[in-house]
Amino acid sequence: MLTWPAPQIPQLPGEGGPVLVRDTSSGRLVEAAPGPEATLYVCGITPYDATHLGHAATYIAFDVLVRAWLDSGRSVTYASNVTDVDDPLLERATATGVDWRELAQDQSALFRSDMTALGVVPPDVYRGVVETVPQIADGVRRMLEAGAAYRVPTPEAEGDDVYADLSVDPAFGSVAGLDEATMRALSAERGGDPDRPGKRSPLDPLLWRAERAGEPAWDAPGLGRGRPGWHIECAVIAADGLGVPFDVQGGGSDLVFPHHECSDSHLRVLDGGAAARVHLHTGMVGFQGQKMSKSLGNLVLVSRLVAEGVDPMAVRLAVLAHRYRDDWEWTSADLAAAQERLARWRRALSGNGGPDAAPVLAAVRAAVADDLDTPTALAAVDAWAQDALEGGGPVEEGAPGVVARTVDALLGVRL
Ligand code: 5CA
Ligand code: ZN
Repeated sequence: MLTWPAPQIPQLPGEGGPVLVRDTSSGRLVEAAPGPEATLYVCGITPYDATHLGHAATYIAFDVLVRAWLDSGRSVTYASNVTDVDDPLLERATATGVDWRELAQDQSALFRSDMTALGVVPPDVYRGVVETVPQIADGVRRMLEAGAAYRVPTPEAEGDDVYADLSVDPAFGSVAGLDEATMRALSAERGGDPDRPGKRSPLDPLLWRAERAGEPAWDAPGLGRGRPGWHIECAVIAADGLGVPFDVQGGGSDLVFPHHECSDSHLRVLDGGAAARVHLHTGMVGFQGQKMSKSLGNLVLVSRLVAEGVDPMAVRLAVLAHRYRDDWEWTSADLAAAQERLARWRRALSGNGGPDAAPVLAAVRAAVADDLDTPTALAAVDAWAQDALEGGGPVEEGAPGVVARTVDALLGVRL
């Protein structure tokens, strides 16, 4: 998959410390990547509608993690996917009379331009499902051979659907820690089919969908024509791109169950018991009282804001003013406050000198390393900007440059 141009990340004096994040599964603060090489998988978009503020907030949060890791001297390998064939995409294509491939291509291109505008560091490994079908089919076959999957006869298709048998994985449930009734309800709500007849257990997820009339399908030896299920897609792309175990599995909180629960289970079955070390999830951004979502249509689009002349750096600042794991509601006041902050920072940086930058660098570093606490980081820059604008204190000539590079390198805000 084509990614987007990597932003230039300025070098800062010194080095950041270890980055701590709150693991979804244990609820504890843990070191995100203990070794010198950090590995991250973040679930990518399903490209059937343009990037909204919710997606942007999620990718900006993980971008801050990548930047904090780089600042702490780690090398980073970041992998992500594009769900370029799946039910919601096919349904939207049919409903609008557009070819599903064209829809996916157009929306993926728009996503790339939004991420470029927002200064998000692109993934090193970026794979679409369509280009990864052979590897995913191989994963499904290996699960069948291991006795971790089974075929369900499908009268409306020539071949069989294939499902994972979750009973072979005693660790299933450890990511989300939910009770059976909640898992069942969420499975039905988020793409699962707990009531499908012929399954061994209601929560068993689809691995391979046999070809139905009018749906895209690929030949897969041993499976028959069909297309991949959702969770196996991310398991295979993560394992191929990063190896297992990898450090952080990420996405929005709507992916904790069943998506990450199931993809972790598939990884364990396929790769000898290892999956992601840490699970990290962002809160849901709402708009007009509900989760912003493509299916509800209550969207604030990054591309539309940018087309209206909004500086993408203000969009980024509006997002960074919230804790990544909180649910929050987008309002026009958020944007106005961010635009004002951006203008204030730019005014403060326009002088020849300013107050000592070292404490700001230390404070921003400490805040992002403390579970990506961006509001505290912004407050530290605000305080410096206020001192700079008020004047009167001792002035250092190079201070504005150091502050600008701090904000750019660690928060991704170009001033
Ligand atoms: N392609 C799958 C993941 S494999 C998918 O969930 N795609 S998506 O386009 O629906 O979402 C892309 C990312 O944005 C996911 O990490 C999702 O959790 C996140 N996301 C979706 N809606 C919101 C929202 N309202 N607020 C915050 N993050 C969101
Ligand atoms: Zn995923």
